Amino acid sequence: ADKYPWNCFMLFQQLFHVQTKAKYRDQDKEYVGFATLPNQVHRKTVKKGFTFTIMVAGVSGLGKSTLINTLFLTDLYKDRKVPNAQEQINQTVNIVKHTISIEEKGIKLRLTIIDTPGFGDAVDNTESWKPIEDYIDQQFEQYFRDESGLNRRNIQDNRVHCCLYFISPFGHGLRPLDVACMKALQEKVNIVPVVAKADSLTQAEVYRKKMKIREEIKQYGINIYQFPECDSDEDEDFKNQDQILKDSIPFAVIGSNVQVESEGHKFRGRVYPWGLVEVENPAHSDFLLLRNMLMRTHMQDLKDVTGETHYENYRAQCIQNMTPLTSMLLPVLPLFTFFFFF
Ligand SMILES: Nc1nc2c(ncn2[C@@H]2O[C@H](COP(=O)(O)OP(=O)(O)OP(=O)(O)O)[C@@H](O)[C@H]2O)c(=O)[nH]1
Ligand SMILES: [Mg+2]
Repeated sequence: ADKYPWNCFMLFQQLFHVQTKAKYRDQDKEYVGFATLPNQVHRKTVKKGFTFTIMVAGVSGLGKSTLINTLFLTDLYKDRKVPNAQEQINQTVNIVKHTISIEEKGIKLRLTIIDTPGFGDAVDNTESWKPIEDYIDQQFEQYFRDESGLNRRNIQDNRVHCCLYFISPFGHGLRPLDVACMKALQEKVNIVPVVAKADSLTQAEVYRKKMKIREEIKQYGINIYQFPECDSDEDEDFKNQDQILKDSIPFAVIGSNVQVESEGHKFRGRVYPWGLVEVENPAHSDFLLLRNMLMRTHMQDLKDVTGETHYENYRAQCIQNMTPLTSMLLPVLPLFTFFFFF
C-alpha cells in the first residue's frame, strides 16, 4: 500500500510523456525544418570566410595611395606601426596589390587593395588608363578559366568589386580624361567617384562641386555604382542614413598618413598653419561615410553587382567570341585538363 502514491506518480508521468511526445510529433508534421536554412548558410559562409577587393584610379597626385593608407592599412591593421611624418608615400609606378586578413567577431575577411599609378602627366594621355582596364579584365579571365576548370570548389575570387575614382578638386568638375576613363571602366567595375583633397575646398565649394559632378555624370551618361533602393519596410532612421549616403556622391575625402595629437587625443589628420583637419570628423570630410559604405553597408551589394552584372557581361562576351568548335568543347574542357595531367 505504501507503493500506492509512487505508482500513481509513475502513471501520471507516463501519460504526460506520451502526451508531449504526440505534441512534438504533430509539430514535426507541420514543419519540415527548412526554416534552419539561413543558419546553415550562415555557418557555411562564415567557415569559408569572405573576400573583398577595392581599387583606386585617377589622375596622378590626387592622394590615392594616401587615402588607401588612411582607410585600411593602418586603421584596420592594428599590428602595423603607424608611419611618422618623414615616411612619405612615393609616386606609384606599378599596380600594387596589398592583401590584409582581418577578423572581427569570428568573421574572417581577406581584403585586397589595389593601388594603381595615376595618369594624366603625359602630353598624350590617350588610353592611359589601359593598364587598369587590362588588370580588371585579367581577373575576370582568370575567374572564367577557374570556373571552367577541374577544381571549382576552391576558386580564389580576385575580381575587383569596387573602384574609387579620384576627381581633382581644382578644376571645374570632370575633365575630359576623367570622362573617357570612367566610360572605359563603367561596364567592368563598380565606379564610386570621390572628390580628392577636399580640405582645399570650403563647405560651399564642396557642395557646388558635388552638384556639378553629379550633373556631368548624368550628362555624359556615365554609369557609376547605383546604391540599391531602400526597402519600404525599413525604419525611418535607416531610410535617412541611406538618403544621406546617396546625396553625398561623389564623396569628398581627405587622406593623411600622419597621426596628430591635440588636446590629449590622437587622430589621423593634417596640420596647417591656420588649423587642424580631422580625417574622421564628419564636418570635415565624407571619409567615415565612405568607409562605412564599403565595410558595413554595401560590401555584399558591390560583390553581387560585380558577379551578376560586370562578370556576366564579360562571360557572355567570351562565349559569344568563341568559335563554334570551342563553345562546343566548353562543357568537356575539364576533361582535357584531366587528360593533360595524366
Ligand atoms: N591637401 C591634401 N593633400 C593630400 C591629401 N592626400 C594626399 N595628399 C598629398 O598629395 C601628394 C600625393 O599623394 P599620393 O597619395 O602619392 O597621390 P597618388 O594619387 O597616389 O599619386 P600617384 O601615385 O602619382 O598616382 C602627397 O604629397 C600627399 O601628402 C589630401 O587629402 N589633402
Ligand atoms: Mg599613388
